Amino acid sequence: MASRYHLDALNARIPDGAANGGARTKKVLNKYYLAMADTAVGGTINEHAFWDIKVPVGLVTPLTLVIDFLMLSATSGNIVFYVYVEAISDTDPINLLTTTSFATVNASAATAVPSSAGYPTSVSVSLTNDDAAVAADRLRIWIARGATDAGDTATGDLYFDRADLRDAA
Ligand SMILES: [Ca+2]
Ligand SMILES: [Ca+2]
Repeated sequence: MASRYHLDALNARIPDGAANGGARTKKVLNKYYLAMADTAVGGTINEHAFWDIKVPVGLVTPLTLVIDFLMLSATSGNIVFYVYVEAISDTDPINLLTTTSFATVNASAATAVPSSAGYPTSVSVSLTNDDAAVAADRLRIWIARGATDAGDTATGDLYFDRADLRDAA
């Protein structure tokens, strides 16, 4: 398993404004996190961010995403991440100005939060639904807290720290 790309809070692309579900940037002790609430915005949009990259040369699927996170205040309960992948090649007939084409969601297991607020932990998400990504594709990875998922029971904000995109090489 090789690390292929580092998804950081500072190289995220964040949807414009809370109404669009944009994760909120939080600076704590001179470090940035992406805050994701435990309820969906307007009951519908889970707070999220995405990363838009080129598929690294030599990539070998299946992909795995290991997400580092911590909780602002929760000391019990579980969280769920939703990860969506979109792969687009030069010949795909898609208007990038008007259309998205993400594959079906990859949900993490309901994962227990650390027993103390602010403590680090991580969760591994298998990206089974990878939109048939191949080297040199444009690749978008959309990460949301599965705020409305029945398994997401922890309260308060989740702070996304970083994620490591790994492949099978
Ligand atoms: Ca929730
Ligand atoms: Ca595609």
